[in-house]
Amino acid sequence: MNRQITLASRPKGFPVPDDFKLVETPIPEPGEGEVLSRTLFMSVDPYMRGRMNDRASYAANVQIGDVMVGGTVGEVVASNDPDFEVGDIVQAQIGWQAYGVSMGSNLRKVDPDLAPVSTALGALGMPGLTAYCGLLNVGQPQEGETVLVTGAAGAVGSIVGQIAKIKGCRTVGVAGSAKKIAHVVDALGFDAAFNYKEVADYSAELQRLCPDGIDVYFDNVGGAVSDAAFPLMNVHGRIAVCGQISQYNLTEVEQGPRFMWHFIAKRLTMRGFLVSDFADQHAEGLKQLAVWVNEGRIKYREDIWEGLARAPEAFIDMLRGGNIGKRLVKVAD
Ligand code: NAP
Ligand code: FER
Repeated sequence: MNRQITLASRPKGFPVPDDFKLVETPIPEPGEGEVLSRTLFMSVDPYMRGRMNDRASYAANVQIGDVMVGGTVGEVVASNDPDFEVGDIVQAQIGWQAYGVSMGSNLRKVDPDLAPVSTALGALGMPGLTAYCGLLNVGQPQEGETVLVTGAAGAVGSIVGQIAKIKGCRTVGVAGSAKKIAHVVDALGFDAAFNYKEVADYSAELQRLCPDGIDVYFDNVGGAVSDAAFPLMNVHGRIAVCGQISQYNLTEVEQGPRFMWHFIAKRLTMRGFLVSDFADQHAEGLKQLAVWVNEGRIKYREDIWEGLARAPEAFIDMLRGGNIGKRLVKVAD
């Protein structure tokens, strides 16, 4: 039998375990051109919170009773696509389930000799590419500039900060615990970081840690830290709006920024982006990220929970900041 986690109800605010349901269904048979994969790892990501809402956004939402969407790394167990053989490791989008079918065209082959296969959901997958494409295209960091990253200890932010270091920038992170601050500074090589849950005056702290101002702001979080960062941007600074996780579980919309004068005075550019906007750079990006990982210039951390049944809990805990690095769920050996 297959095991799946479906959406049982739409969350109000933070999701709770009862918003999900574990169901058993027959393992599907692959149709023409389709491939059946057995899930080894599945990803839980912030964007999944948006898919649980009533309204569609840039992508369709999940309907009540549907399997939760998401990326997986699995082993091919049956294939009707000549490009895939039984035993191949693939990155699929079959969602929160133990088995699923995909069109071969929707699969990416994963080389198990390059790095642990789980990295295809993290540093060498969608989050790594978000960091790579977003920072280089939208942030456009130049040597000697200051790059500020929120969500610095997470899957995307930790890679952003390290790429910024590779590009010769002063790199400052913001994250939500003392352990996370120690990790990004001591293990990942950020020049400085602060814990937004401990610091009261974000503006004063940012001025202290960014004495030459901010040239690139890679924002994963939004909210009060952004309010403090905008006035400190340098002339022609770039703001890459990657995520706004501080807002995803709010039941009432927060007041927006009132510091937009700085966009005029400093001629700032703020651009929201999706990793999929840069699909033509993904192959090159994955190659470059793998080189940096294998050279030890990009370090990654994985935060793996065991068992499909724990996926809802692993997801909710990630939304609350429990993860350091990429939060994954191990589904099978
Ligand atoms: P992640 O950073 O590994 O995990 C989420 C983290 O968000 C938590 O660990 C928590 O860390 C932080 N967080 C949660 N609530 C917060 C709050 N109220 N204020 C500040 N921080 C909060 O997740 P990720 O996969 O790397 O994603 C990071 C961001 O990138 C998300 O906003 C996501 O939507 C966005 N994203 C965008 C794209 C795109 O294409 N645009 C693609 C992937 C991801 P703390 O302990 O530091 O609070
Ligand atoms: C994608 C574009 C964006 C995608 C994920 C995202 C899974 C994530 C967005 C977010 O976290 O806000 O194609 O594929």
